[in-house]
Amino acid sequence: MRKTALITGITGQDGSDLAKLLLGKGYRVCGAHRRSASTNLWRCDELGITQDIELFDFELLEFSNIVAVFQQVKPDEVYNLAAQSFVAASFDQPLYTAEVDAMGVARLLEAIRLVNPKIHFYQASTAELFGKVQSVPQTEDTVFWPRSPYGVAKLYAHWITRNYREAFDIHTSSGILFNHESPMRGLDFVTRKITAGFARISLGQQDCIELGNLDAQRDWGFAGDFVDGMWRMLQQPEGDEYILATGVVHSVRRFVELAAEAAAIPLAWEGEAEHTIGRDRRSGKVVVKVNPKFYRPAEIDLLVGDPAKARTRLGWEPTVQLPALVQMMVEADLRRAKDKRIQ
Ligand code: NAP
Ligand code: G4F
Repeated sequence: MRKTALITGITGQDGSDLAKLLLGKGYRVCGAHRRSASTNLWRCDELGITQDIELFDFELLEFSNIVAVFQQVKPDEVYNLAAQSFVAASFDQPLYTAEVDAMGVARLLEAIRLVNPKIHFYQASTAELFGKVQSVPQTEDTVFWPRSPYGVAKLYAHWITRNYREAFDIHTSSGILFNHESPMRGLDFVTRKITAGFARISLGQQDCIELGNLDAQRDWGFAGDFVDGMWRMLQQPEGDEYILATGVVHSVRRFVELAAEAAAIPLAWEGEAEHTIGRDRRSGKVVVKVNPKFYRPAEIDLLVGDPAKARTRLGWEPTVQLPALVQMMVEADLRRAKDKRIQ
């Protein structure tokens, strides 16, 4: 029988990518999105799937709204991808972040318990749980030490998801996902800020990209691979927790170099720490500079995951390496910049 999936955060990077994947598998896909003055469905539009999704007004802060949507949709699977997902913003809005990213998940689980405990539930956990990492690479057994209000809120969500599995026998799974990117990434995140920035610079629409900590290291994968891993988790006989990561780490500085190369901008670094600049060797113009306003009150220096469990149990493999991912993102942003429609 045709399955129904409810995806929260349908307007986000992962929500739109997952919707495309599930539609391809024959699912009825229902997308839960926040009401706003002008709902932004540009990602689903760009993927050509907006007409194929049933949309529902949905707010993680409103319990009765969640219950009503579950009753209407009658989902077999719920993928909770909605969140205040920007780590830097969580330092300015810690209470709101906790309400959405922590309590929002408790509301969803309570709604499942009330409406239909047979629903399979996916929670978007995160490598941010590891924060000040206690071992390298991080595995499902590595001790958590979150370093931001976002990470702390997601830690509650992670544990309450496990608790509903243990206490109420609900099929819940958490994907502890390391950073994953695509041309659909939001402009605030460092990768897309860089690829969109170089695309605009190469077309004369922007002068310079201002960044924070260039030495932070991340395990960046491709979002398309990661949403496939989410689906695989919910097809298992039991709920569980899985790391999805590439196992390969690069610095923000290296990401900048790869993106400059993909945009055909020859880059030369000068200076150190907050005085670092990147110059276009041809024109001599400064195209990258450090602005300490983008430093975080508490940083995560290194995240690198070991996806062995997902590989063995789910048959999951990351397929895209960083240089190809950067190329894909820069090319997409160059096309958009030419049409002046970067968003
Ligand atoms: P994203 O692009 O920022 O999308 C977040 C989505 O959540 C948006 O659709 C947003 O709607 C929605 N949302 C925010 N607050 C909401 C609320 N109160 N009620 C209902 N919807 C709300 O994030 P993403 O990169 O796709 O990530 C998806 C999930 O995975 C998030 O939970 C994130 O924390 C987690 N995660 C992401 C990564 C990564 O590298 N991408 C890694 C680990 C975990 P609007 O469009 O209205 O803002
Ligand atoms: O791109 P970011 O903002 O991603 P961050 O903080 O790693 O969080 C992302 O990945 C998490 C999983 O590991 C998700 F849970 C979370 O929702 C989100 O998707 O920053 C990456 C690194 C940081 O160390 C940051 O300090 O880049 C550094 N950075 C340097 N300059 C910058 C900038 N980050 C941003 N956003 N903007 C800068 O100008």
